[in-house]
Amino acid sequence: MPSSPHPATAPDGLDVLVVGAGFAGLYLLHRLRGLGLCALALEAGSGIGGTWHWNRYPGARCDVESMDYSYSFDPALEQEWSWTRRYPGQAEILAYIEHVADRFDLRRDVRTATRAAAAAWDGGDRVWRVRTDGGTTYAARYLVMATGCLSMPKAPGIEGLDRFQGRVLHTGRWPHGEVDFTGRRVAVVGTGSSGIQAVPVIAEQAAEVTVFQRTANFSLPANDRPLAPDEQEAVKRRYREHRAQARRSPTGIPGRKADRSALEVPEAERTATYWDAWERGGLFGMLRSYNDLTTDADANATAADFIRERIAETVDDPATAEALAPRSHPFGTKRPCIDSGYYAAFNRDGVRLVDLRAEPLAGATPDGVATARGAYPADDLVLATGYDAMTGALTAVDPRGRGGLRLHEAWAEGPTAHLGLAVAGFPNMFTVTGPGSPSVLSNMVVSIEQHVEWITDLIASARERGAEVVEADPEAQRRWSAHVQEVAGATLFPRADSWYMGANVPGKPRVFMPYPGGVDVYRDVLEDVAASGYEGFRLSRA
Ligand code: NA7
Repeated sequence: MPSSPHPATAPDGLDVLVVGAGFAGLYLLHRLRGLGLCALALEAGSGIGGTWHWNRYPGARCDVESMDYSYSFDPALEQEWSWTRRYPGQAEILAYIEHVADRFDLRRDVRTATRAAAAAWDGGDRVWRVRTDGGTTYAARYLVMATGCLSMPKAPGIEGLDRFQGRVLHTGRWPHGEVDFTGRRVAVVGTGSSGIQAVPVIAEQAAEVTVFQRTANFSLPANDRPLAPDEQEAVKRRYREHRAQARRSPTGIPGRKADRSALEVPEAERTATYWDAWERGGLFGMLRSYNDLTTDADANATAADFIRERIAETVDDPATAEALAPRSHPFGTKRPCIDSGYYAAFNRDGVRLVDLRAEPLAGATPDGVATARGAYPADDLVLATGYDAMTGALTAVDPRGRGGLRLHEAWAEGPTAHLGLAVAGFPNMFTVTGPGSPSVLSNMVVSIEQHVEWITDLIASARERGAEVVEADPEAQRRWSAHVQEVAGATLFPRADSWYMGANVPGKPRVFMPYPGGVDVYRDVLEDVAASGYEGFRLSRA
């Protein structure tokens, strides 16, 4: 058990138990140590890094630019680290996280290959008791869930998977070390971000790639490239200002806020604007071109049409191009993908698309994949089938709050969390980038830093006041959740069967989970709550 310079408040010495050692968990350890608190992180992976530990599939790359997708808390850190590409690949992000862990000596407070298997609030001792998969039990005054929004793979939902005799590879559980596809016939199921990034890279090696698409997705070119040293230096010279702008932006990435409707400009001007965003590349550029693309279906259709035209231009075979054109949801209502050569990959010999809307998936067979129309032999089956997003990793720990209330029961009608940070009935438990916060609609590192700083400030404030228990007020939570739904209801987001809505997991309640009001607006709310002495939270001795 690590030692604390201060008298420990929990019986066996831990002030805070953190679950997860990705970007969020590691920064929590650093901040808590700075406050003189004794903290330990449990990490299920064999190494630190969270998402970037697990997602080693070919082509895995962040969809936010390197200079933005990095910690801002230490000015020296951001000056000394150099990125090689505009968009960081998995290996480079993991190397960065490992550098941070070593630089701030964080590894000694992480237990890797240790999964938090159960957690229960002990109201008598006012501690969380957390049991690991190895049978060890920890007690800590606070429990902070830094478990990630896209970390618990959903069940693939493919009949007969266990009968398939080739290799089965899930993008989010990719093996360490190189996976060689030379000469192999590869079936890829899923065309979200992971599938779209993996397909062009696998296609360079494999003999055949068959992509099974249930929903055509909007994908924009990343226009990834090496990051020129002078370009990087220019950002570093004004990094503090750049970070401040990120914190006060709607998405956590600095940029101009559009002030016009897509429908109020002449078509030629609009098309030129979309071309500009398309050629610059990136995730939010196109969506930010006009102020009503996420709220007005007609405005949205102008951008969606533009993207469909680019797909039709890129893909040689008209039937494949048409099947790849997304028509089932407005642009941006599922997280758009950014790709490096996804659509062009279908022009290669040996790469083909199977449209599961035209020929539904029957399941896996011993030697491939079968649809209603026929059999597709494969040596490897790549599952890019996604996650039980935003709540799956939280409910998997099965936290039990007051009176044994289980989190999945509290969330039976959909997840409700006060400010996306805390759940009424679960004292002293906090969620980083939880449902009800901007999280997956933003640059995650910016949102993670904000939550970590806010949660640790609250813990410090509670200690100063002699409070041992901090809990979200149910009425404040109800009001915040209603506000999230009201803001979401004014957008086009609920029109898509997306993982934002819980729609990708059978039986999951359909509720829009992230807060779509913007990182800037949300930051103001949290600052006001802290300034008010944490209105909406009950701080008490017992
Ligand atoms: P996503 O975005 O959830 O994509 C999963 C894909 O897998 C999506 O196209 C699904 O189709 C498809 N899918 C899932 N199950 C099946 C079955 N049973 N049959 C056919 N197709 C299926 O996950 P990713 O890993 O790509 O990306 C997650 C996020 O990580 C991404 O948004 C970035 O933020 C980073 P559907 O659309 O449900 O019809």
